[in-house]
Amino acid sequence: MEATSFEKPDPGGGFGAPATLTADQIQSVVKDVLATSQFIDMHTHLYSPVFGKIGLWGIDELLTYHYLEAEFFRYSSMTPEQYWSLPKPAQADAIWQALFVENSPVSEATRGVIAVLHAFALPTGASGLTEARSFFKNQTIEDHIPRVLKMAGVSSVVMTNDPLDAEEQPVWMKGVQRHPQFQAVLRLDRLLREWSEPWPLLASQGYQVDDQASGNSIAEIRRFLADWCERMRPVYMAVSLPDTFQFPEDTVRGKILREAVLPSCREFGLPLSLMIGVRRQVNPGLRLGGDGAGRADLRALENLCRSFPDNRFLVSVLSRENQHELCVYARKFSNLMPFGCWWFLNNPSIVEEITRERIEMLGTSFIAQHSDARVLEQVIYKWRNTRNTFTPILTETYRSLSRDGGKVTRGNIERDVRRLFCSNFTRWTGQGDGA
Ligand code: FIX
Ligand code: ZN
Repeated sequence: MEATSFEKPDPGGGFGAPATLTADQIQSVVKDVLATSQFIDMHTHLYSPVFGKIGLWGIDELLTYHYLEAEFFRYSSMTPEQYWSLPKPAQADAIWQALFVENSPVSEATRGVIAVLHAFALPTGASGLTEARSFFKNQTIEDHIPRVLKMAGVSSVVMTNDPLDAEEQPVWMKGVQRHPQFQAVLRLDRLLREWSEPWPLLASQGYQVDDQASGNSIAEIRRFLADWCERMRPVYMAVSLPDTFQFPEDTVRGKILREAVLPSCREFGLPLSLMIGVRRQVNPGLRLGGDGAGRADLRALENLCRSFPDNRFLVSVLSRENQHELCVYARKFSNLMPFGCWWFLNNPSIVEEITRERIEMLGTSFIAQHSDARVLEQVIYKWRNTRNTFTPILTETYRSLSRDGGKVTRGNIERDVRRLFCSNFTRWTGQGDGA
């Protein structure tokens, strides 16, 4: 009896046609495609060399990453006050001692430091940091950046640029020479905070705004955004928002969002990235490490996507509980692009869960991951871990497709990986056709 189409292996369409992969071949091809594809890191806190000290790199910065500082206080009897009073190298020494010498570095963030040291053939079990420090001291940032990005398999990174930041603003005002591997993002967190904070800063930059955001203020905020778009040439505008975020809301923030930010995004053809669900300073003593996460009411997002069909939104939500709803909304609104597994979600077990859910609900129409790296060398471990986590997910996905009778070729896998890690982003930001 003839095999049914469910059982019959597809020979691949004849001479010259791309070979259909067998279930056994799929895993090694997925692994190889992930290993050899270059990714765009579409949200980081890294900077091109022209920003000088704002751009963090090297062993002391790796060890004092706020993810590790938060873990440090779980083990050490040192108080945050004592820790903050130390110079950075002493802070790094204390973290190395507590998290790497006295305890096994098995958390995601500690393993990351081990992976970076290992990648540079530095000792991972040393009692101190002498060798690592001397290695990083001997690097020049101009050569170190392309080397690190190559090691990470990343072609370019997207920065986070705040026009109201006292350190960053003067660099832009002098004129920034573009670096081929760095793109800018106009970050609006400060602008969209309680209006009493940003309005004097805008006024100090020469914009005619007042303390009530009345009169000419909205037009002047749009002039501010236009000037900074001109200066930065951002690929999108971005803001992180609390779990309590509502839209529409009868506040100055709601008004600025509706009447200034969204129209400017439309005018300049830029998506707006909304990172929703952060609870800033749950424990202020920990500084950057003191932020938490909370479940948000995504009806705010529904209202935005429905009311502003001509705006494109890039959206990441911080709470695990919001992930499924985000996928449902992405199925309803084609102006919504989910991206990444942000911050507390960037752990293999959670990335796996979220990504499977997204593929099941959205196919390949989302942006798979960003690193959120704050210290340059973090891209090495974060992207390595992403590749490792994605290998079984994609293998399983294509094996299921193959079992269902679908044809899976290396070309299909390459195209899908490119979409997930590059071209869905370039298409959304108007830099490519999404191929
Ligand atoms: O708001 C953000 O962009 C967050 O990613 C950061 O502020 C956060 O501190 C972080 O580094 C998360 O990875
Ligand atoms: Zn970030």
